[in-house]
Amino acid sequence: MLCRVTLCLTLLVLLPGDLSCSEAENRSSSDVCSTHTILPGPKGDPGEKGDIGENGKQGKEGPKGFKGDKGILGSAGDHGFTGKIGPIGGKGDKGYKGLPGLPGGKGKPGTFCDCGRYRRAVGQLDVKVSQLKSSLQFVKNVIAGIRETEEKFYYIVEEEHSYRDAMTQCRVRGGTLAMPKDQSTNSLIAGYISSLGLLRVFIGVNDIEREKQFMYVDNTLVQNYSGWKAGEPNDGSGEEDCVEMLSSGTWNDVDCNLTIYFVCEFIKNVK
Ligand code: GN1
Ligand code: CA
Ligand code: CA
Repeated sequence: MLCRVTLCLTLLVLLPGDLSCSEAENRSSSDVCSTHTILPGPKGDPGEKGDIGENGKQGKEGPKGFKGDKGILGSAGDHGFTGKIGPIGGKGDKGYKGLPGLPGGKGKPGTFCDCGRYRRAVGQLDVKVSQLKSSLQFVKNVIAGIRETEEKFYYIVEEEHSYRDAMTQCRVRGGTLAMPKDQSTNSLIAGYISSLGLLRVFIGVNDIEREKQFMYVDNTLVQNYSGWKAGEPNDGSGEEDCVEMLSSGTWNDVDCNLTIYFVCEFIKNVK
């Protein structure tokens, strides 16, 4: 019995393979213990195939790959939005003249016209207008003694006044002292003075504001035209700041306090 236990223990330690203790026990104790030799038994059959192993660990991230080739041309994009309205273009050339329109319908029959009568009336009116013009000219030039140009009337007031009063007298009549600004106007006034048998009249020229700077009464400078008599203006006695026109048409500076006739002008198209 002691042997069996020893054998069993020895077999467990020395025998290769999967010889279980129960198998060792099943061998006869005479087989084992009679020889006193412990030899390895025959190689056992291969064991059963093991179970499939567990999944391995996830590998490390690989290095960055090479740059790929250029892709092929993409397909056409969607239709874009309509653009903003552009600036207004330049004016176009004038078009060709259109074709003539269709002729209008026939007019209504006219009423009876006594044309001869109307013509006679118009003729009579023309005659009247001419007579009135002639009469007016007579009144203006002979009775009133007015002279005129295209734009203005000129009127010599045969009343003796100082220069300042003469200015006022022209103004109350709706005009100003006359301002001859060209030769023809100057000659017109000169002839007017002569025709009345006069020698001198005040005109609208003076250097009251600034000595030697002669101005018209409309505050324009005497510069393009003037009719000074030789030796004038001389500012005689240092007190001559107003201007007269002599019948010859020449100008002379005189004392403004002198009281003489004067010539006014009136613009025709006053409404
Ligand atoms: C006159 O009178 P008498 O000679 O001082 C004139 C002046 C002339 C001057 C020319 C009021 O001055 O303006 O410059 O003759 N005075 C008047 O000789 O007519
Ligand atoms: Ca003067
Ligand atoms: Ca003078």
